[in-house]
Amino acid sequence: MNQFDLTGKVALVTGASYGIGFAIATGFANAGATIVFNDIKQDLVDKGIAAYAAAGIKAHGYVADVTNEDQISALVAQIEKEVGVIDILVNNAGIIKRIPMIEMTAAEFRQVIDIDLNGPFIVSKAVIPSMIKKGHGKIINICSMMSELGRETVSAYAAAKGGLKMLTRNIAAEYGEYNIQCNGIGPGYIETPQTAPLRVKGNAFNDFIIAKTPAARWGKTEDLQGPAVFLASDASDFVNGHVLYVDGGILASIGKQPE
Ligand code: NAP
Ligand code: GCO
Repeated sequence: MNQFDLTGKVALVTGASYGIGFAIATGFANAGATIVFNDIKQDLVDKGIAAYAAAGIKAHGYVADVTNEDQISALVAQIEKEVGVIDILVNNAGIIKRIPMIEMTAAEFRQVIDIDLNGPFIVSKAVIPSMIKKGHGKIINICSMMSELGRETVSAYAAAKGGLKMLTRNIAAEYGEYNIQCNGIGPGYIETPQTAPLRVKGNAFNDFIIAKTPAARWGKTEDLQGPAVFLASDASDFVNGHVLYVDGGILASIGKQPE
């Protein structure tokens, strides 16, 4: 028996038209799962469906905003009807705003918290009742280095991702007895459009990250596939409430010593 096999499982990955969500969903499909994703706009969903098809994957894509409870309960009902009960949820949809805290408006702060923290609460809440009925479920929250560390300009994002780490533990504590495992993945600095402004050639931040990462490189979205398949599969049935940092070693290191 292959403990990492996802055959017959339905996986919903939020905000998975491209980037980390797309790579994780592709990893799940390669392990046998049926892929469902949502995104905020129809053109993103269309692009996502085309990208999955190009990778040989028939994905089911829907438009839904993770911050809208009505849209999310309608989405989950539609998925259950058209595809099946969701076995695996990945709360991936997220945004970042890089603004010094004293220049950030409360509305901007709230928007980040709404998408990055309230969103996972709303989507998890919508899928857990059917997971309880089915007798199992896997929830993976995409956390961040900023679940552990602070840095200039990302106060709202760090507050949201720190909160998401605790939501992860709380779901594990509250629903573990129903054979639901909720874990997080904390990606390090990964090459996606979200980090494109930081990777511009000659940008000192680019060199800073490479120096800070023991692996001495930016992560690739594919680096997250194996860890995600593990946390979605039977192989992790007694792993609950953890955040698995996939960061090339950043959190293990104090940084390179001066020459
Ligand atoms: P991303 O640019 O953060 O995009 C995620 C997707 O979510 C996009 O398609 C986005 O649409 C969508 N989205 C935004 N708001 C939404 C909403 N309200 N409802 C539904 N979908 C929504 O891509 P990423 O860099 O691959 O990041 C994915 C996740 O990993 C995020 O949670 C991010 O914080 C986290 N993460 C990223 C890194 C990294 O280095 N890249 C590291 C650690 C953690 P739009 O394109 O319209 O915004
Ligand atoms: C930033 C980055 C980070 C990463 C990631 C780190 O501005 O510091 O964008 O927030 O995207 O979340 O794990």
